[in-house]
Amino acid sequence: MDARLEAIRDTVLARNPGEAEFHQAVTEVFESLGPVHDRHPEFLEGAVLERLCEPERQIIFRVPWVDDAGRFQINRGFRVEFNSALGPFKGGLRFHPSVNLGIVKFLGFEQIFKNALTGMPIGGGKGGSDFDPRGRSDAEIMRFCQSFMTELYRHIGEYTDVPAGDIGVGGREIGYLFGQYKRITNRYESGVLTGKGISWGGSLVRPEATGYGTVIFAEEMLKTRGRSFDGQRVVVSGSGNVAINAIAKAQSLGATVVACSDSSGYVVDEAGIDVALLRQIKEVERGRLKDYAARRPAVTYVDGGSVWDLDATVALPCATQNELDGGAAARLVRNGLLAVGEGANMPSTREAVAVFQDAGILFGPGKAANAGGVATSALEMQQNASRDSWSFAHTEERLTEIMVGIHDRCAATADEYGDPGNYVLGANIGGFVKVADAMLAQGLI
Ligand code: NDP
Ligand code: 2IT
Repeated sequence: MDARLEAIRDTVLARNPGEAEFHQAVTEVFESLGPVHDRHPEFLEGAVLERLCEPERQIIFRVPWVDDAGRFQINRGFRVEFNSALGPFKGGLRFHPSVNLGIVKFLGFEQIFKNALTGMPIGGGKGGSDFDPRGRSDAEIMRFCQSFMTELYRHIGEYTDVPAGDIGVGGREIGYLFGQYKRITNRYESGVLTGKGISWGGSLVRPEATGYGTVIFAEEMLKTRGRSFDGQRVVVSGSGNVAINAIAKAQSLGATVVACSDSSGYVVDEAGIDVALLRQIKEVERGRLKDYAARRPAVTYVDGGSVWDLDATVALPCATQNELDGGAAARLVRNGLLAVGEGANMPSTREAVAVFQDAGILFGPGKAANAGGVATSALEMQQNASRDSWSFAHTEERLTEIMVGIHDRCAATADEYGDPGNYVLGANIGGFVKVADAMLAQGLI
């Protein structure tokens, strides 16, 4: 890492002790930014990096709620409003027992660059709670969401901060959150949340957008080597919103997705994952992958283990951070891997990324490859602002244009900085320069 940047990075780490994922995300971005600072000394003079690493505002709050047995439960809520240089803070809410401030900050930090890459007018933020939705009834989820919003509403708004979904937060939760926001504020402010239901201000394609976008990005990478998804053997991790829609899109392009996982285990389905059955089990029944294996002949269920023990030509990690380590990366590379598209945020460890890059694997980092979700959220905001709703075909066309545009800008930036094919460099520099220019133009904020 450039020595000037390393000194700033070390200060950031010391000021934010114990936040391992935030440290990792900051380090990974700083490693790309040395050459930009050679060309743009004004970024150092303007303390852009110091400002970027300090969120504009961080909110931590108590979320009290009552479970079905009548017991009082207390969780912790977070919203980190990281950077609003390009637009209102924008980013998802994650409900998962692992959520803590460091995780929310890593996600919010990544979101700044991701959102910049989309070309849409959105800043970066993230939030969530250590609430565990697993096994909770609809009524419990509703009461939790209502309590969460009873504090969050003061901090958000269509021109301020616009949350959406992430792990553990989908259409059901956005519905309960929106209902409570409307009730407290007495405003039908559609643009305050994205991922809404289609009949009450949501956008077609938003549910599919992250997974579809990840595959569109990976397809563009494959094209640079004269390949495509057609005929590829794909392994996907996760079986939530991003994974399911990545599987659907990859198979529509002629790939066979032979496996996917949840936090309990994975299924191997050599005939290709049955997306309709997977949706039924995961989206309708909120069941487990074990149930998928039970209902489909010739499918193997592996309890525990890692889906990255399987061979693939394309790997799409779509579950969570640091799920694919250096050892797994090396094994995949030895067994014929061509490309990786990160549907999740930071799913590959820094060691894994190094293994992929050293081996010349096409590697699409999350902040570029999974930007289709937030980009379509911005399209939802656009529709809300104009009180309009677009067709599926039109919205999907916009998503495709945006993803191809992100791919091409990352590739062009990597070329410009002398490292062709390095999408990590291209994404980090491309996102950073846009935000840094806006921050300088807006004065010391
Ligand atoms: P979902 O909650 O719909 O699905 C998450 C999936 O990942 C589930 O299969 C879950 O398994 C698995 N998973 C989650 N945490 C862990 C863990 N600690 N260990 C093992 N498996 C885990 O979330 P999404 O699909 O929305 O999100 C997946 C990833 O994509 C996240 O990294 C998220 O930040 C990222 N992302 C999401 C976007 C969106 O629009 N939703 C946009 C861009 C990125 P189980 O059910 O067993 O917990
Ligand atoms: O990580 C992400 O980009 C998301 N979870 C989606 C954020 C959004 O505002 O749609």
